Amino acid sequence: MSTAGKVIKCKAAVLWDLKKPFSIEEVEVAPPKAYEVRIKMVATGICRSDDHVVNGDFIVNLPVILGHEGAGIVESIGDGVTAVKPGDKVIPLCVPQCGECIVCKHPEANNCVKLGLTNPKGTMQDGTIRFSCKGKPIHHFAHTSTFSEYTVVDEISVVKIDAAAPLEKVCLVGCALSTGYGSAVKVAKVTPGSTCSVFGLGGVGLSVIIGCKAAGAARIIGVDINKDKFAKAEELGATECINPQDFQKPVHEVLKEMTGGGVDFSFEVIGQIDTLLEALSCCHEAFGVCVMVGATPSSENLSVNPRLLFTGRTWKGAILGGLKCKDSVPELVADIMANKIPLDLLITHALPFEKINEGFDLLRCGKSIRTVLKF
Ligand code: COD
Ligand code: ZN
Repeated sequence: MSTAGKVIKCKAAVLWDLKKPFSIEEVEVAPPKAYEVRIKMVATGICRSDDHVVNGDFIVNLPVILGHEGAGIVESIGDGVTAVKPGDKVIPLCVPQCGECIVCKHPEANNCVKLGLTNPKGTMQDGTIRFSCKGKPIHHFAHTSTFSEYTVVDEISVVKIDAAAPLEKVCLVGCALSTGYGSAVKVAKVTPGSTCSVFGLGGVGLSVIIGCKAAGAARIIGVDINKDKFAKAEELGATECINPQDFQKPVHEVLKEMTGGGVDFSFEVIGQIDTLLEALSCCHEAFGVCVMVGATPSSENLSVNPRLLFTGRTWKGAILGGLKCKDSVPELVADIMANKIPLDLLITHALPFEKINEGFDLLRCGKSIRTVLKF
């Protein structure tokens, strides 16, 4: 029996309060309105950004259904939707691409004016909500809310992918892979033969390494305080890895000594103020490019001596690897299916959706790169 046009009751992981486990609840998911799409989720990854919400570093409206790295199948569409149809395999996009705003029309930018990340209301674009639980409205997150068996997204926040794509893998294109790979290839524009340093070897940092290698970097230095991350980083293309805690001096000095004055490209993929300054300082003073990939806590500021830039460094940042998602996500999926991107290596754990709290524990204790939850 078709569920189109009807409210669907299903399971979702609801975050009622900060610093509390997720509760698996029965939620009601309203049908999509005009220019909206309801998706049956098949798989979703767990990203550190979701955990930043749980611990209060990213402020959103509660209660909320988190998750922004998923893949699924379109269940039904609202009036006027042309981009996808029921049955299509899709990836929800935490960075929308409306295609019409000044940012979408800019050849380099991706931070669509409809994004609203800096003021996350936790609603659909029309300001209303499609989720409820026990009579209470539950907020959306990052235009995606993939920690639910069914979710509703705006048409500008979803893209169709290859019908043969393995959803339990390519879900990672929704965040980790795009963010890291795009930061190397699109934002930094890593050049063949160059030297790169990557601070933070989680799912996103390892995806930066994949991008640096694809762009032809000759030397890729991984930096992490967890040595257990080094083997995977080297498998993916890091030529060496260092632990800042092994040195008496700041790690930027170590990196400058290792590279004869500083790296060509550095990436901060941890989301901390102190490591952001280290990443900036370790790139060459005359031509180094530093990319801020991780989002630092919204309340924290950084004091920087402007002379770090005066000598010729470039300091850049971008959301989701600077990629225009509707264009890039299907291309990345195709590259994965053609075995050009070793995405499988990022997936260290797979769990049934109901074990979401176990998945977050694996991330918090540094044991997992990516856990994929299957519905
Ligand atoms: N020095 C070196 N390494 C460190 C330090 C430190 N002081 N502290 C932590 N680390 C290491 C950890 O051991 C870990 O290996 C790594 O840093 C972080 O990895 P994860 O697995 O915790 O995190 P990721 O890879 O899932 O995500 C990290 C981000 C910083 C990218 C993420 O939290 C973030 O800020 N995302 C926003 C960026 C974006 O564009 N997102 C798009 C939508 S979310
Ligand atoms: Zn993410």
